[in-house]
Amino acid sequence: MTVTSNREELDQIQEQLASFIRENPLNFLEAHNKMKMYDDPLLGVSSADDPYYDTFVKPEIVGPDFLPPFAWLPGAKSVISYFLPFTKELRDTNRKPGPPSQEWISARIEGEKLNNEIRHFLVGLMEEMGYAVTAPGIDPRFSVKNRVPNWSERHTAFVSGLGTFGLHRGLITEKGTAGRFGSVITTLALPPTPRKYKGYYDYCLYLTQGKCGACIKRCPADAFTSEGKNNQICSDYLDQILAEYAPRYGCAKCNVNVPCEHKIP
Ligand code: B12
Repeated sequence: MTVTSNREELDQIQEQLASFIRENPLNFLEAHNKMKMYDDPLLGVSSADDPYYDTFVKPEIVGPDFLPPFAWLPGAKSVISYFLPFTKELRDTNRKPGPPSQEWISARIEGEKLNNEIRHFLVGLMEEMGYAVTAPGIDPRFSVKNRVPNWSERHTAFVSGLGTFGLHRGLITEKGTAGRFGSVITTLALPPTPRKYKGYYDYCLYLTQGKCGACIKRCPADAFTSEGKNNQICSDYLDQILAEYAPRYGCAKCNVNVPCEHKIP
């Protein structure tokens, strides 16, 4: 089967994934009047041998532990990446400055629980279709050392045509930056999604035109320095939030009330 003829398979995967999320009880926060967390997902595809993947071992991009698609799955042909945009209802709860809303920190935990279910769902779906597949995020080989992972969901989404980075280091998609990412690697050959950008900061007004900078002012931890967003400061602040609200935590003020919140600015 050719890559072009597999367009139909991709449409099918997109449709089944959207209904899995729409109808999933985990997509509604029990403790918050069943507030819906995610809108319909965006899907992007890249070829497993896209030359970008080999560059991600560079320390200035992801790091030496990064494993390209073939290392996760011998015979890999494609990587499917998805973005789960947070609903307006949920984003609205996190607009105030200061600590994160209760809904938001619930969505960080319950939202990732659903994200893992989505990874399992896609693995099951591809296996049913007769292909080998793995989702690095739930693969026992997945690791994060000193904040550097061996598989990056955002860098994968960038290669798969879903968007580019912002000053806040979140990836900005057509449905904005407030949301979560996931991905699967498979032996099914799918048509790669065209990348509508050249540079990896193309959608950030601050880094391309010196305008905006809204995320700098939103940060309750003052994590933005002249070198950009300092991950250590961001991470220390998240630890403080965890100490107060365990097992929940989160922040993402830099992803809400900013021009890239739910669209490309
Ligand atoms: C470790 C980690 C953290 C650390 C470090 C963050 C970081 N940016 O590295 C800490 C604890 C600080 C953190 C914080 C948060 N995180 Co976090 N985190 C991760 C994790 C596990 C790995 C991140 C990673 O890849 N770091 C590696 C370093 C190298 O990345 P980086 O410095 O940002 O990358 C820069 C370089 O690559 C540079 N670059 C230089 N040269 C080149 C060349 C090319 C070609 C490219 C493409 C890039 C590039 O551009 C990038 C951006 O500046 C991922 C999950 C995953 N497996 O991917 C989630 C993840 C990134 N986190 C996420 C979220 C939501 C958050 C929070 C909002 C927490 C919350 N829920 O409230 C905050 C703030 C995020 C932010 N705006 O950055 C989401 C991102 C959503 C989005 N829209 O992008 C992810 C993808 C989780 C998920 N499954 O959705 N996180």
